[in-house]
Amino acid sequence: MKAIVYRSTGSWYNIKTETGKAMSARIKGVLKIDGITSTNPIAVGDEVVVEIESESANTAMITEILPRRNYINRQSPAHKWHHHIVAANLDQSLLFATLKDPKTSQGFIDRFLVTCEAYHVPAIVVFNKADVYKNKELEKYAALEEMYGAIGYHTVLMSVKTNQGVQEVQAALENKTTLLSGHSGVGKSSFINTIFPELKLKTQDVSGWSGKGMHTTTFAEMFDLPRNIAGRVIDTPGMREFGLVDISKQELSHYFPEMARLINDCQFNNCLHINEPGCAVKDAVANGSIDEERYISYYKILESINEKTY
Ligand SMILES: Nc1nc2c(ncn2[C@@H]2O[C@H](COP(=O)(O)OP(=O)(O)OP(=O)(O)O)[C@@H](O)[C@H]2O)c(=O)[nH]1
Ligand SMILES: [Mg+2]
Ligand SMILES: [Zn+2]
Repeated sequence: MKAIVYRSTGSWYNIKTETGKAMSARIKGVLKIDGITSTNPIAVGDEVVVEIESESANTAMITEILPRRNYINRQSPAHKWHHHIVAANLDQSLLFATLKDPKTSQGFIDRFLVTCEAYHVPAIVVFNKADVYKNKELEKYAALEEMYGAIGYHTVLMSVKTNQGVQEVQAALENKTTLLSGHSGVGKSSFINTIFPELKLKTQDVSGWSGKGMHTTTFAEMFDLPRNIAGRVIDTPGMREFGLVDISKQELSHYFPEMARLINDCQFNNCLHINEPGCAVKDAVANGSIDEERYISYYKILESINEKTY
């Protein structure tokens, strides 16, 4: 029987079978998943094959993991060379960012967007906590909206507290499986709670973001949208950093859409867009058609890529 993984807490997985039954499941023996050294062999969103173990105890054995349509992975915080698959089989991701309390850097946003491009997951950037933004942050948002919009990324200014923009983001969830990610304390769980109060997810207490970076959500978990709305949303624990995996220096610019459009115009076909002559990307940065901050993100990521030497 087929099932979908809704939550992974280590050795046990919460699954829902194709007949709609929620069960706890374990992996049977050793499951080989080709080519991936992952700290979590099965991720939320995975489609698996299960054998019922006990009807009365509601338990099952996972015997097979079905091929993933896509996934989002990051460097395991504990083991540099290991992947951690955040979630699989996604239609889109909502990156939650905040310009205040806490502040999300553009570098973090861009790293995440690169991974979305690499794994073909459309991304929307939601700037939450608009209610605490002063003029400075609102101007910053307007600039980011224009800059990301020109590249092709949709952004939304939202406040879970005042409900600003919530309707728009909620509408984007219908009929899709959506990953929510971002730093701790940006309001991911609060957002799910406002649109689906019946889920009652744990969020940080009313004193708000304390700056201590404690994580309120500790496991990724998928929820069916309630009230018969088709679609699913995946809440995840906040992450401090987003370490990229499996992207080579040579291919990195392919995942900056505004650069990818230009790379055929570079004089050298292996151009890394640093200081090679005849570089169309550097020309575009110089004439302002590529945003300088985006180029800085590109450069920093490029420097951080340690090519594995085999
Ligand atoms: N002012 C303001 N506070 C908000 C808003 N949205 C969420 N918060 C507060 O921010 C704090 C963190 O919210 P959570 O929903 O727990 O954040 P999270 O992203 O789920 O955090 P982790 O689970 O740790 O990753 C809570 O105190 C919320 O009340 C908002 O739009 N405006
Ligand atoms: Mg949370
Ligand atoms: Zn170039």
